[in-house]
Amino acid sequence: MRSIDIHDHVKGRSIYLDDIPLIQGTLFARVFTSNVAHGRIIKLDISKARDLEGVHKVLISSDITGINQIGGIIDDEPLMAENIVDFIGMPIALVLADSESIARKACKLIDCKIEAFEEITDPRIAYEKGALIIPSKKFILGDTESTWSSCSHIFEGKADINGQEHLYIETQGAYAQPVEGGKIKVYSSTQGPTAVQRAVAKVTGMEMHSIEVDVTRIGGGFGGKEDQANAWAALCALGTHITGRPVKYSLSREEDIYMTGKRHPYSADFKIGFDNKLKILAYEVTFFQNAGAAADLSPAVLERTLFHCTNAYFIPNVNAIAHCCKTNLPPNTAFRGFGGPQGMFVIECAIAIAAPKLNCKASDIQKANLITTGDVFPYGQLAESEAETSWQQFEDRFDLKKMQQDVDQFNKENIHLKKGLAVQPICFGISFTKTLMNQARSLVHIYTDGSVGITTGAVEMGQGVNTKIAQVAAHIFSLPIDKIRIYSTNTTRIANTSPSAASATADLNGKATLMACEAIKERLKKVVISIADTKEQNSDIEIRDGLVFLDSLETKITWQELISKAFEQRVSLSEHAHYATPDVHFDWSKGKGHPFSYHVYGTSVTQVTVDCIRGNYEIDFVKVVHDYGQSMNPMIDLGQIEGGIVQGIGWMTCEDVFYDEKGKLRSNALSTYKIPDIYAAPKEIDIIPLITDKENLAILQSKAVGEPPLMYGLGTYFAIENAIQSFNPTVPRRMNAPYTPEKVLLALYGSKDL
Ligand code: LUZ
Ligand code: MOS
Repeated sequence: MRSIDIHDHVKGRSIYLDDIPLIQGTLFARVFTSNVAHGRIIKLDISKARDLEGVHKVLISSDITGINQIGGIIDDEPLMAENIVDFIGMPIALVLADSESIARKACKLIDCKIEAFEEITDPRIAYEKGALIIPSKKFILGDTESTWSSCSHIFEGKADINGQEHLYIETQGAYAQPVEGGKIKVYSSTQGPTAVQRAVAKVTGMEMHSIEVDVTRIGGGFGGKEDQANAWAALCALGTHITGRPVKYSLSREEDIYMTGKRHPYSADFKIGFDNKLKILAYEVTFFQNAGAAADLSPAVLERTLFHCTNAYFIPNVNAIAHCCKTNLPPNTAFRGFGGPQGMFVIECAIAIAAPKLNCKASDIQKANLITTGDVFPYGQLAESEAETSWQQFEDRFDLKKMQQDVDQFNKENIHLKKGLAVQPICFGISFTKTLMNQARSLVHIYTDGSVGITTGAVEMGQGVNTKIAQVAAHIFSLPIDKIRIYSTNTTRIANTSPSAASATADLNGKATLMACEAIKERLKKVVISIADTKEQNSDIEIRDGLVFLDSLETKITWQELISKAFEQRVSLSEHAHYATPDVHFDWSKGKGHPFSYHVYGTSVTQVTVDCIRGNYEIDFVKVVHDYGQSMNPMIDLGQIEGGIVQGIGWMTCEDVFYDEKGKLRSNALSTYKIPDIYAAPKEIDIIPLITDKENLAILQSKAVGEPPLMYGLGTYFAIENAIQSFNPTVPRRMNAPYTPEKVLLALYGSKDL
């Protein structure tokens, strides 16, 4: 089934923030920001800006009516700088003007002098200076120290991995409107309506019940709007609270790119030990996370790095430690995978370094160490593994040996073109690692004409969650999909939502919807019994294609008649249901628990061709066996998998976030930050579903699909690395993603500048 949104999308009728009709009197906001990465404000004169015609007000931190704080996990992030600035792009003043262009002009009239302090941009330097946002976190399994002596081979190394700009098509923004009684309604391009509501309440000093947040849909989020939509909504709402006027702020692309945080860059040290049969006996890893200037979601991202540091492998002795390092960059934040991909990249680097020295392919090591059902993850959860089944199907479907032979043959015959191949197994845990976030609610109404309207906490961001929720209701009520409407996500209809994140949105909100629909259906069954020719209280009642069936026999009762009858009998046609994922828990004091409701597995192979004269490359194909459970919507899932793969490839290849040593973003536009286009996408993406019939906690057994496929992209890095090795086996293996064509060229000729 196609997404229920496609017709409106294609016709341009879908409503995003900028499609909301403007109310007369709307003021346009713009922030004046720090141009210094670390320093003290010694002069701030807003008078010229304030006096410009068309400027209504210029607000600074002291104008904040509530508290100047938007930190989500830790209260360490002012909305607007007071004395100290911590990164370039940190808001200092808020201009409210009659138009965007006046607001822009006014910002240029603000006179601000900042005394610069020393800035830190490197997480290892931050660590040396003790600049940590939270105490470091650790996972320990077995005992690595006593294992090294029994290892036949030990390898050590360093891996670096850069950040990634979210580049959602719709930039950040919000539109606040005054509502009678001093209340405020906020339209926000957010993944987390409740997070926005909370931030607005804090900053304005209002109670949450006075703030309504509404989201129809957003034009992509990828994690960038899990927490970082809050600031713009808080600024707009503050403006509305103070002026009584509607306030809108829709960031330009340029503002969005330089002010918002990105995927976290990491640097890591690793040590890996093998027996003489390719089994990994011990793995030690230290992660230095570049968190940026405030906590944001970094502590949670750091945790997921640890959760995924052994990827799809069972390693009996693990010692993993992660440092959350404070630097003077915009706070880095959630991004599809949430630290997991970085954790997985490092173990893959360790395997890639070891393979040639063990005289084998990385895939031999990967295969020898796949986690099996009953094995324990370093964090104490027992695996229900599909790692081996996905690998097995992968070998059945794709002839890996032949692929490798073809590559070797090609490389023998070609001097300046070299091919590389890499296999990439994945394993991703589904659930918020913070247990309390694993809850959701759904409000289902059946109207008297039989049509159904649903609100959940899920935010539609193009991932197709509304379609899946409509499918759930259509499935339970046996109605055609067009009888179901999904409403905007709104904090007055569904309270205390978790953000749409962690790949868990369809599971959580879908399950709540399933429960609400089932509850209504139970009541409808009683109505059927009351009007049908039966005395049997436990007759089997079904609704099929809009007709009521009793003990498998068709009655003449239609859906619409049934609903009318229920209304007549004063039976409730509405339900508000609450779902909380069962059996998830985690104890950080021990570093053990059962944090995930299940895992998603898969295996991919990527082949690239590197042009060894120019350093550029093409991706010949990505072939995947992906663990669907049982997909409730293969078309949507396919879109998520293909999109995830290309986004992962972008991160590993052409996307290079570059801050200079002063903390200024140089890759600040699409001319200097390259995301994959259709030419950079693999020439072929082949996805084979692994259908598994094991019970799981996914919605209708349809496993979460949002984040896991991104990690197939990792294989591209190692495929390129393998091609480089075929060209020039004397260059040391280089573990520093991404592999931009420029870096490939340097690597091909053994440059020391890497
Ligand atoms: N967001 C979050 C996430 O708050 N907690 C998580 O565990 C998570 N995982 C993946 C993506 N977003
Ligand atoms: Mo996310 S990284 O699932 O917001």
